[in-house]
Amino acid sequence: ARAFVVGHPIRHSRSPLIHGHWLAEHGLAGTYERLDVAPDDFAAFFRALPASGFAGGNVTIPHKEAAFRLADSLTERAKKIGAVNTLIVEGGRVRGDNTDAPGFIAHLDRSLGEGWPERTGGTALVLGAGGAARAIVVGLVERGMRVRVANRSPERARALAELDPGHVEALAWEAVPAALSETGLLVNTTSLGMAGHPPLALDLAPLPERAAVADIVYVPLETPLLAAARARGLAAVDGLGMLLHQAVPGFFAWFGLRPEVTPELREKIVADLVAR
Ligand code: SKM
Repeated sequence: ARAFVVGHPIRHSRSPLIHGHWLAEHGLAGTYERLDVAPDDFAAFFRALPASGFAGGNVTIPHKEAAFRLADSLTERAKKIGAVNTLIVEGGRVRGDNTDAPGFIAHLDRSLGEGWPERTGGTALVLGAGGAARAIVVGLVERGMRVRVANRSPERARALAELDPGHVEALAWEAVPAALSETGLLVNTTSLGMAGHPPLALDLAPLPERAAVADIVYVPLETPLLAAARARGLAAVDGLGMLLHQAVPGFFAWFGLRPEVTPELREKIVADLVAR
């Protein structure tokens, strides 16, 4: 089978490395290609998929919302999140799924051990309200967490909270420091702390002992936020795991085999992150 990752730009994507690793590991004769498609060309690209010979592919920035609108059918999770990152071509139709949410949750299960929703006290604070935040909030609510969302522009946080008003609440950006003492899981989905961006300026001292801190930024792997969490003795969850785990359901759908996120795969991607 043939699969792809489509985005614009796409050079930075590590998905070909991840899927290529699994194809080689299992001796499968598939391919996984990197496709750069500009926003103006995406609808035409999408409509050509059923006849293209591709079994499907991943969709990344800036096409996840367009893929959501263009898909012939959607999984429940994709409907809820309003964005698609995984396409499956079947019988001339294209199904859209979102694996960012289960990817993030699978990574938390691996890093913190199952039972983290209870152990961290059941309240998460998500910083940022973009597409990744939407997926993460949906994943956290599925695991029974109460979620607070804070964003620098408050309208987007309020819009995200409307997704599930019984479990999600918007918080003013200025209210974040005071909310830390009631936070069991702090998740950064903003670009703060990413290489070339300012760090997230937040004193983690008020977080409870049992709290964990997660970042979805993976360049650098150890963001200033995660370093501060570790310095305080808190569990720190880096952003690479989400990327690795979101790839699993797609590989399974296209190539028919459920791959493992092994330490060897992780080391390979880490080495590539350091080299580039
Ligand atoms: O959701 C993922 C997507 O499936 C692939 C990707 C990438 O290749 O960088 C990043 C995320 O958007």
